[in-house]
Amino acid sequence: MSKVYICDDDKLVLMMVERILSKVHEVKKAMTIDELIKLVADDKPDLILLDFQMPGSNGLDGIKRLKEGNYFADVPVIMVTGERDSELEIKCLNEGVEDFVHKPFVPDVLLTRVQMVLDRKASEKDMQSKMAEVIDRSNHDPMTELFNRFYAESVIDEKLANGENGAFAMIDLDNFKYLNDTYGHVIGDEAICEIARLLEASVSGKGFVFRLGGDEFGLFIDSTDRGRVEKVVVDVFGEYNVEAVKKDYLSNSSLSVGIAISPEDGESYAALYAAADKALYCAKRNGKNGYCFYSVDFTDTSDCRAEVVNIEQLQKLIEDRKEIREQTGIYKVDYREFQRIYNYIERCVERTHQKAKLVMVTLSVADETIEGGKEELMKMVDKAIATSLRRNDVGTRYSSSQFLLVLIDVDSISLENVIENRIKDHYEELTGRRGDELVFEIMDIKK
Ligand code: GH3
Ligand code: MG
Repeated sequence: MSKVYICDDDKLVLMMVERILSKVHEVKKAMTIDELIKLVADDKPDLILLDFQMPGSNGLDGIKRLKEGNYFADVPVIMVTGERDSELEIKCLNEGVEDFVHKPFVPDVLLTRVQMVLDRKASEKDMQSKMAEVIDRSNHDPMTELFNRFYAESVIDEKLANGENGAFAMIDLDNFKYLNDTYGHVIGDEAICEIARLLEASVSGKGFVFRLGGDEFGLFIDSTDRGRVEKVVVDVFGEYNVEAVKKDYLSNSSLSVGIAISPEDGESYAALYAAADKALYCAKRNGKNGYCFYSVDFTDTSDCRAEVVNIEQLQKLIEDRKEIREQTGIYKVDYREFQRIYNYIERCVERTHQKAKLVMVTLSVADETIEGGKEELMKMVDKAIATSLRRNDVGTRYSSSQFLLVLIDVDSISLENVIENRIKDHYEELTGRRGDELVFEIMDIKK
């Protein structure tokens, strides 16, 4: 049932229209334009029947007032006229009136005209929403639902033309082919979608994200301040690392980013794209897992040093974890998470020459010599390790008699000190046994 409002100063006409239309529509009546506007403002109708000749106004004035109040936009109006005045009718049509009905009404003609206008409006609306859907789809990448490169290009060019400068960051996933080959394309697709969400979360309110295609994404950051841009990019790395420590399939990949800032590096999408692409190439050539800013004296052969993300980030990441804030001593994880953290650290030390050690701690005692069983003693070893190491060191149970530890940013002197003086001492205190029952194997972490 559609809502039809009739505005006419003639009570008889109002009554007639109501009788004819109320069989199929919900009808409301107004005797003046003011009354009509009040009705429309309260509850928008699907169609208005408006009398052409009313005291103090003609149909044209009525239309103009409806337009001023913004009520007219998508509500069709049929004019009700007593006599034919083709000049006025033309003016009304030009103002957007849909149709005319002439008094006295022939009920079926009135019903038919009203229905035709309603149907036409409904199909226009349907068409408009389909068009909006098609446009929306053509602006988005179907897999990630991010904006696609074509839409991003038009938005960025428009922003730049309006003097809204910003930074263009081109992001390419590292070793994505390996991810596909190892885990399959379905997981590969999942990873792409996950990275899309992660980028959106990092950039939210500071710019927008789009998919350039394949394993490449773009960010347009609404700032030309290098420090602020860098902060956004570093946050992206931070978010990625949080995910990579949680998910196997991300732990062997990383991100490389090339950044260009307008207007210095380019004043159009195409120019920024080219500059960011060069900077990305540089980040890749410098060993991946890093970002690089374009600069004017930058050439393909420039020895650009990518500014890399480092181990401190992982330390901070681990420290920030809710569960570790409640836990004292070493960060204990299961073996799979340990592997992922290890992969991450391996990548970092390769790039930054920071020091990290892998330590295997073995409880070397014959089972029969242990009162209460080996497992009870392993619990003491666990305790001795946990209370001896720092909160951002990471450990896991490796076997029935072994623990694996990763010690971040250590030099060998302090490592020896930690092992000799602390773990063994704690073990002795806890068990009353000899500390040298614990055997340590220390390995450098390097790729
Ligand atoms: P690099 O570290 O140098 O960036 O190498 P890469 O292995 O990441 O490979 P590259 O960037 O050169 O190529 C991207 C690869 O990503 C190619 C293709 O196998 C894969 N890829 C592209 N689009 C999709 C996609 O929609 N889904 C999946 N699963 N894989 C894709
Ligand atoms: Mg790639």
